[in-house]
Amino acid sequence: MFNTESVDQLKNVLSKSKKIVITSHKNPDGDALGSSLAWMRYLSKLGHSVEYISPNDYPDYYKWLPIVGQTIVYEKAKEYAKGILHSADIIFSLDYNSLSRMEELGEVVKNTKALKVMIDHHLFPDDYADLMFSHPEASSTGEMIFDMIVALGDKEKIDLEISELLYTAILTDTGSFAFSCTSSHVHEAISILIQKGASPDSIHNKVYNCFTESRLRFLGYCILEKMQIIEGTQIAYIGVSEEELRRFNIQDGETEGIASYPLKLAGIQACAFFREKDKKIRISFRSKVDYDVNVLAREHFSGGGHKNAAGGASNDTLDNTLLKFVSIFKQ
Ligand SMILES: [Mn+2]
Repeated sequence: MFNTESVDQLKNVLSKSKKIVITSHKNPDGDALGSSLAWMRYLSKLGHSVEYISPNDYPDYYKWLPIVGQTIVYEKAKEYAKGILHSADIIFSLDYNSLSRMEELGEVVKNTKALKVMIDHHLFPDDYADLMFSHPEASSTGEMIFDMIVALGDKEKIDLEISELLYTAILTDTGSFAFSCTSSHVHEAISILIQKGASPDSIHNKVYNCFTESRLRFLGYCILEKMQIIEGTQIAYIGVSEEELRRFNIQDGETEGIASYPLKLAGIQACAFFREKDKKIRISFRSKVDYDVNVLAREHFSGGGHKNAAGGASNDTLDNTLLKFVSIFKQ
């Protein structure tokens, strides 16, 4: 997957003990957490001093992940995190390719002297990294970390914890091995992770069968009461207000997965999930096969991501944002 010259460069950089900080995007998902923590454990095994800083907290249902308790949450410990970042030799960007994906933390990283290394699989990377591994064809950053460890000649360093972390990263970013990015190579990597100890049924249950009652009832509410299909199109959407999220006691991260539910309809090609938070609207776009929601997100909602899964945002009200979305398809 990787350019040998760049791998050699990285190997060279890592040949002496370094102070390393790993960062991932805001609202960390299974791939951001799994790949970052696996990379942290691997680099620690090489003898580096390694910290992982996430812009904000991770969802409760990822509390079981190996070594997740070592995560430094920037929002909760800004000064401490800044100190670590300013004394770092290397800062890794994992699972994001634009510092803006980390908001305030991105500004801090930008102003450090550290060598910046990007390992990511999103489209259209920004040009800020000194060393860049950008592979949009990869299923996940977890798959890239697996390949990187192998490329560095350290397959035998993949232990139980790393295998569980990378399995979770790949599982969640491939939609349980269902998305088009699920290559035969993904299954080869997964095969090795299972050999190294990752347990598919146990991880699947911990990641997916872990709802609170209110979270499951909220999902039902979204489908029954909130899902709209735009007449004459193959587009559906769900929009929920802050008040509705409060009423069902929905925590950050607990809306994950709702976005893709309308795709279960045979006639639907693309869908969007809008949720209001702090007077802003966050949007998740999902689509089937050929429908490109990355373009939609970029052109209309200052976002982006992948062809079949992208994100966006709006500073308008929920109602106005929904009207804008519908009007795109009425033209
Ligand atoms: Mn990812």
